[in-house]
Amino acid sequence: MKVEKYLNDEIEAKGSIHISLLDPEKLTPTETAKLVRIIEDSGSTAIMVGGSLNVNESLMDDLIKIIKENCDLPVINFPSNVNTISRYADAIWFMSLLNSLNPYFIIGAQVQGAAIVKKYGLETLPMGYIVVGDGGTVGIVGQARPIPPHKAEVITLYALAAQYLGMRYVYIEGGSGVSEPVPPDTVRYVRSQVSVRLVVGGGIKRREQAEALAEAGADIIVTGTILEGNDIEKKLREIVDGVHAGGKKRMRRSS
Ligand code: 1GP
Repeated sequence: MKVEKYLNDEIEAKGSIHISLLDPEKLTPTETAKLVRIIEDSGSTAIMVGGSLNVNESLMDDLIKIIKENCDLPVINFPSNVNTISRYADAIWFMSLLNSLNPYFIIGAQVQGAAIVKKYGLETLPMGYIVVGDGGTVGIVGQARPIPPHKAEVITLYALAAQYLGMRYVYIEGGSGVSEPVPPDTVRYVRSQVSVRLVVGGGIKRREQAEALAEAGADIIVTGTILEGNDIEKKLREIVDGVHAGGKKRMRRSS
């Protein structure tokens, strides 16, 4: 429960936290070393590693080793399949793609991966994963039937089902690199109906988007694509500040 406790403590202290997503396919060792120092300095709370395409266990292992050599943030495995589970991660999102049309992504991969997770002794963070809107590459690879982003009631039913199944996190995934993030109104409605930790990601590029989503009720905001462009340090810092500002506003409102 080490990583889960750390995330909970950080969420309770800050209202909302930011996690940086790194894709093993897209990074060289030198770039990774530099990037993770920037991530740590920005105030981002943890690092997730994963990608929908062209990732395997040895790429994951290599990336995590470099992360660990260069920063102290916990590393959470964000697996796209059974062959992307790494023994070097601190924890794994043990996730089910709830709106996939293929049972493999709902329970098949989890059954195949369970013994590997046990053997590696990874801390499991149980998560319901819901792909919405455009859905990006993960929607295609995971054979999801993406839910329109404004259908907050439908997304809520998936989130509630996840909660009742005992999952402690729900990830509302807009898809990596999409043009618009999930609308804050949708997040606000889901937040009002469920009590699990809400993770929101996909298409967040600017501070005001991150702040609005945190204020609306996202406990965790994930960004990946902004780490692949220019001006990373400035953009990341602004987004992390936005997440914390939004989280604080929500805490103030509820106290
Ligand atoms: C993908 O939600 C994450 O799983 C991150 O999306 O790459 O658009 O930041 P971006």
